[in-house]
Amino acid sequence: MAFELPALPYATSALAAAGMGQETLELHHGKHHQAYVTALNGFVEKNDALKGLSLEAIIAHANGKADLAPVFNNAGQHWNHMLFWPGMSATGGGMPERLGRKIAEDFGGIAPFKDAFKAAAVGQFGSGWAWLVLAPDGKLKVTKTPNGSNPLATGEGTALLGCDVWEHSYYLDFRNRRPDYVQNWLDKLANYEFAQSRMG
Ligand code: MN3
Repeated sequence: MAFELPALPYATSALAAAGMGQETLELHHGKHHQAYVTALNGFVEKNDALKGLSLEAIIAHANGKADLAPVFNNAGQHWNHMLFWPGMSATGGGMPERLGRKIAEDFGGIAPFKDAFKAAAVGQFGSGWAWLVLAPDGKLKVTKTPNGSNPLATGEGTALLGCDVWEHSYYLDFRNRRPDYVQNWLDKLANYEFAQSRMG
């Protein structure tokens, strides 16, 4: 069965007051994410080795293979955006107790965590993602990946939250000011309840 664009868990206008406008969400979800899904389905259609594989299995199969780089990028971007949409909320920014405690243990507090996340997001040269992951050693960590890669592909742990730092995610609302986009994302958009639910 072909991969499908998931519906957004909120209206395209829902995040405007929190700093992500309706036009951004319409284009980002309806055009950019849709394009990754359409391209991925096209690659699967033409490649018997990919048919019937889960999205995660396609990412693993294409990972590190130069001839399958377009497959990896589009499959990765589909996976990344499926985590990105529920990772935001119109009432984002609030820190639930269990995740807050774990962040305090592993980063020394909410502010140092946000500083580390922002440094990763701003330090990602060009397009990519910043992540909060639960690493294999049981500690929370902040990481960054280029283009369509993700912690699933790098083996860095379970992705709890991912922030898209491709320009299409912030240019209409923040122009070139990626640091302001990321700070606003951490303070007003990030759905930490969702992140906590992925900790297990
Ligand atoms: Mn994107």
